[in-house]
Amino acid sequence: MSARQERTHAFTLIELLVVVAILSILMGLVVVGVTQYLASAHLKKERVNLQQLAAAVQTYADRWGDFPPSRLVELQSDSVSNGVNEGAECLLWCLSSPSRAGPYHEPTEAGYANVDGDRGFEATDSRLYNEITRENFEVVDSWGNPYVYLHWRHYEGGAVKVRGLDGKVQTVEAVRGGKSGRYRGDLKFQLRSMGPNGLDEGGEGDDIASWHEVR
Ligand SMILES: [Ca+2]
Ligand SMILES: [Ca+2]
Repeated sequence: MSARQERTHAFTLIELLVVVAILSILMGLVVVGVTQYLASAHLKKERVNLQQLAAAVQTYADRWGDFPPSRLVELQSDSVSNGVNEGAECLLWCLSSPSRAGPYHEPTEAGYANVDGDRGFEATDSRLYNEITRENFEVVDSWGNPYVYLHWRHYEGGAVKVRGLDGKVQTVEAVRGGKSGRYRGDLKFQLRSMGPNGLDEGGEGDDIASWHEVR
């Protein structure tokens, strides 16, 4: 092989390496772009879900003169609660149980789950039994974590506990804000998704909150 042929051969290898490097960079950019697009679409979907859920809560209140409670004992005096995820459990019960002239909200199969694994709500009234409510299922967000829901009567009742998919129990409270320091949601309710990170941040961070999304 002549010297000229060797230079040509080496040049071709360098070209090949450059092309491979450029393709790798382009593929990386495509992956990042697709990932960001999917994450953005997921957030938009969750905002719509939360708006629909909040609208269902309002429709329920229009029918019954009060918002769904956020404590099980207010639904059924003989309920046995583990003290976790009660707000989301109350929501599912009130909005989906036929005994409340509903449903006001019909979650998809992925929209409800018994994240805390309890079986506390053994209602004696057979009308209360259906596939969704009998085992204390919760309304869950699009990442599978229960919503944080508080009726205004319980803003002052102290912290409540929420257990997410990671099994950790978080202590959450009603949120105040603005210059007035009044409770968000006024004398109605507070509803929020803990967002992609599954951590309650009081409606901040990546949380999606009714007082931000519902006008
Ligand atoms: Ca449960
Ligand atoms: Ca969060």
